[in-house]
Amino acid sequence: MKDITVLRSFVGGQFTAGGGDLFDNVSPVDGTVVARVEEADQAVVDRAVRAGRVALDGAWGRTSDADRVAVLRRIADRIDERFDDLLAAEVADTGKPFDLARRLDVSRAAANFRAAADTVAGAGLDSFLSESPAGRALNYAIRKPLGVVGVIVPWNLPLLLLTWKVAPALAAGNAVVVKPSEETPSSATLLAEIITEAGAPDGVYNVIHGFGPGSAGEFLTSHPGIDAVTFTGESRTGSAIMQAVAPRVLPVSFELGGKNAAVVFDDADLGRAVAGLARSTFTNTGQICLCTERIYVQRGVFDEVAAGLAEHADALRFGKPSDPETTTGPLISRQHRQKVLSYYELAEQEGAKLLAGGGIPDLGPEFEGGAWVRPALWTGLDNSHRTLREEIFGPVAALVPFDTEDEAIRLANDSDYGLAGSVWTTDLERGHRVAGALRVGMSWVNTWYLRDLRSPFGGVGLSGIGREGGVHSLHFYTEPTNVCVAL
Ligand code: NAD
Ligand code: 6OD
Repeated sequence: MKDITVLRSFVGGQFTAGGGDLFDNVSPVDGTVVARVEEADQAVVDRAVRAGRVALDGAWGRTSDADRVAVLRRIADRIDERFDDLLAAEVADTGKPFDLARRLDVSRAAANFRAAADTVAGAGLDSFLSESPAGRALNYAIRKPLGVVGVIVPWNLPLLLLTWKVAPALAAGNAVVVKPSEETPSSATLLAEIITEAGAPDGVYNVIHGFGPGSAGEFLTSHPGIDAVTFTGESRTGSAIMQAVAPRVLPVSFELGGKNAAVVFDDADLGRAVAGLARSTFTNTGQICLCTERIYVQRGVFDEVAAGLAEHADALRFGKPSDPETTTGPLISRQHRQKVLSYYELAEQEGAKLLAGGGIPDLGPEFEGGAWVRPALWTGLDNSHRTLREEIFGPVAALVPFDTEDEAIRLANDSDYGLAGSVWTTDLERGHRVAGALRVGMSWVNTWYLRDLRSPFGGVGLSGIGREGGVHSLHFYTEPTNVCVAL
């Protein structure tokens, strides 16, 4: 029988010695156990937070920007060197195709560290001269790290989302205690080795494994020694974390759920629009917060767009992550599949017509223990239906017709979420106008999920608080002290 690895928490530069309860990390491809994971108890979380404080009080707290930039660049180089290890870890946990994990997840890990290093290397002081009847003064702000930052991340893009937070947090001089998702513990554990190999002092990067409520996640957010929390995950969890840190009025940065809209006008390049919609609906089996779940199409091209998208849905290929023909992996777990399938039932009850997909694919005995699902495209629903109001987080979209630009904006903005949107048109004036009118943190014109790591990333409403990326991250991970000098 194959030996099963035990993944342990990483505290103060050491993997914990054992003793916590073990839970299984299960492959969503076939239900086999990938690893066993030792759950951090309150004492381990306490030691991790203290280790962060010790690092800040020691060498890490005295590093210059230039030294930290050098550490970050070494981490990026080491990620490149251990690319295949990270790739294997990410695919084992998520079941996503190797090709996707290579292009999206693991490449972004190194890029996140390089981008944060560039931002710190290029960032100046906030300084300005002020004139008032009371006198002339030079104001400048000294930006200081927040301290020990709790970093809690989800399972859909585990390494990408983790490094997206850890890189700028470290660049700004903080120490972190990281709580990866219980579904995807592997890459955060490997990153501990990489960060240590790159020469970061002990205690700068700590990992605690476990669940949310009543476990490592809650122990972290309620710990009196943390100075801020950055979280990516469900809106409801964000709300629980907000309550946990409220007594200490801690700063929070939240990237939460989405119910993202695409708006397709009848002057769009339909081939490009349909291909873009397919990418935004089905990538990572629809498990990206930016994925489109509502598609508003101008009436004259509705049938053509619907038929084109259905063709893309039918062309998706399920299979082993290592098979180059595989376009689409499973959902993250049986539990998540149950939730997604409950929306398939709900859509039917609400009167939807299923254009393509639906249900569980028959992939034979090899994949029977996995969490596979077929995509679903619906017509016949509108914004009054729960299917269009609640985040499903699967390979699904509902298509709804509209007549005018104003109506399209109204429909797209009629949501409690406000993360991202896309507009498809060849009229660029209209593209700018509509993209700017969407009540979201990010909108794209004639594309989707095209990223510049310096741009502000985040959402409004239930989709989050704050922005990350470039200087926006540095602003969150630092606290300015303004000094005003009379001249
Ligand atoms: P989740 O909220 O269930 O879990 C996220 C993390 O929070 C996990 O590590 C979990 O263990 C932890 N957690 C859960 N309850 C907690 C609590 N009470 N206290 C502290 N920690 C707790 O989310 P998920 O199911 O892992 O991820 C999917 C969700 O994440 C979707 O809603 C998706 O839209 C969202 N998401 C948003 C973005 C974004 O950038 N806006 C990015 C990725 C995912
Ligand atoms: O690309 C990113 O930087 C980012 N934060 C993506 C989030 C995707 C959500 O699932």
